[in-house]
Amino acid sequence: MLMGPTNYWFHIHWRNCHVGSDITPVLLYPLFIYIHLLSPFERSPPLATPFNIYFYLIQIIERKRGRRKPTQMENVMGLLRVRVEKGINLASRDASGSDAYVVVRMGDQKLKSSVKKNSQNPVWNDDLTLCISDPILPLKIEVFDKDTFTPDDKLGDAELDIEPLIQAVKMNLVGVPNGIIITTVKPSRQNCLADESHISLKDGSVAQDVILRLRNVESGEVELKLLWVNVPRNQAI
Ligand SMILES: [Ca+2]
Repeated sequence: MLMGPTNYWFHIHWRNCHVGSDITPVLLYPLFIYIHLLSPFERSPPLATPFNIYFYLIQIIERKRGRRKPTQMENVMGLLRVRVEKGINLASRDASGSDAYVVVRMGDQKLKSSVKKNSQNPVWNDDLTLCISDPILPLKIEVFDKDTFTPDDKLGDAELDIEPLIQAVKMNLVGVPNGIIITTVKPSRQNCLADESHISLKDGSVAQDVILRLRNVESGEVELKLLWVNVPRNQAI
C-alpha cells in the first residue's frame, strides 16, 4: 500500500479494525474511496472524478466571465445616435401601402423604430442609440412591413460603413466652425448610398446625413442622421 498522509491514516485504522473494532474493512472501503478519490484535502495527483471536473469547469467559466467584462468596457469608444428620419417610396405590401418599421443592427445590438401604418413614405423621426466599440462594425438596417396574422414582410435592407465618421471623430476639430463639412462620402457600387453623404460638425459633435438605397426590394430609400456622442473614459455604460 502507498503511504501518503491519508494512506497512513487509513493504514492505522485498517490495523485497528483487525485488532479490536467491529467495523469490517468492507465497510471502510467506501471511506477509503472517498479519501483517495474525492477528498478535498489531498490535492495530488489530480483525479478526473465528477467532483473535480465540475469544479474545473466552474473555474474556466468564472475566468472567462472575469476577462470578458473589462475587455468590452475598455473597447467602448462612444455612442452613436441614429435618427431614423423617414422612408421614401417604400414597397407596398398591403392594400393601402405598408406598415413600415426599421431594424438597426450592429454586431449583437439590435434596435427597432416605431411602426408607421399605411404609408410608403413614413416619417419616423425615432432616435436609436448604439454603443460603438473597437473594432468598428458596419451599421445594418432592415425595413419590414408589420403584419398581424402572418410574418412581417421584408421591405429591403442596406449597410453603411461608419469608418469615415469614426475617422472624423478622431480628428482634432478644436476651432473648426460649426456646420463645416469635414468629409463627403460618395455613392458607389461598394456602398448603399443613394446620394452624397456629408460628415460635418454640428453643435460641437460629428454628424453624418445619410440616404440609403434599399437592396433586395423593388424600390425604397431610408434617410438617417447620425450623431456621435462622446463618453468620458471613467463613465460606466
Ligand atoms: Ca402590414
